[in-house]
Amino acid sequence: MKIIKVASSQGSLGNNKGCEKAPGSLIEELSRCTMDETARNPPFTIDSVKVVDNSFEETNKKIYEKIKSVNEPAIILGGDHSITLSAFKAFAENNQNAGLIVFDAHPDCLDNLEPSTHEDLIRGIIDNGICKKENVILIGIREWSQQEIDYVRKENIKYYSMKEIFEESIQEICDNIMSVARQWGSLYISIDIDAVDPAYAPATGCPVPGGMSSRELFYFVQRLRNLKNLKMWDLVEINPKLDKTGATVKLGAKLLREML
Ligand SMILES: [Mn+2]
Repeated sequence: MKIIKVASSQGSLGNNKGCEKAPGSLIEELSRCTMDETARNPPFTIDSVKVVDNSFEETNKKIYEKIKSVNEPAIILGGDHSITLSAFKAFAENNQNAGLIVFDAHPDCLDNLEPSTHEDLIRGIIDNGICKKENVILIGIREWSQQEIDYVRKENIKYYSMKEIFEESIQEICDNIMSVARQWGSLYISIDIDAVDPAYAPATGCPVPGGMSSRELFYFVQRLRNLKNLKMWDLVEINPKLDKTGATVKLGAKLLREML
């Protein structure tokens, strides 16, 4: 496994300044957490994308070029969520019939900006034909604008709201997600830490109450990692600058351990 650091908050519209520190903090914390819950300790290498100061566009190009050159399983550490667009674009060009599973409190489907930022990257991915809309599943949604509800409904994007996850069986929901994702040629999983409740992950730019517990996210990660077509992950929006107790970076490092 390759870990690729993308130390950029350039696509966060100023809402999550400090999340560029996450890759460094997560790697540091990872060294204190030597094996996962099932006592696995797989080898990994560390690489990074060169972030171009004051140029969101150039940074996006660097992300795209780096991922385009990767031909082994990888975990990308953000950074803000906008990095997923450039990374997934390269991934989808390298892998046929790519699909995307996203953990996020928000659908990130606003229609306001070009290039796409952390508010509209999912819409950017779908509207630009980077991913077939049937190959996208959003998990943990609990805050959206009218514009986003209209879009998700009109385009028939598959999603599991936090309310559904609470009211139905998480096992069954995960079974359903896996039976769909298994059909795709290759799978990319994007984890925005704000999918998790702020009680567990307060240090992020757009926290929303009523999210999943750390344990619930571990459950999803530990099951989804068994999918044979899973080739790439990202973990985004953790902000060490806001992490007064260190709990969010600790959670991120433990998640990273499980993703390896
Ligand atoms: Mn997001």
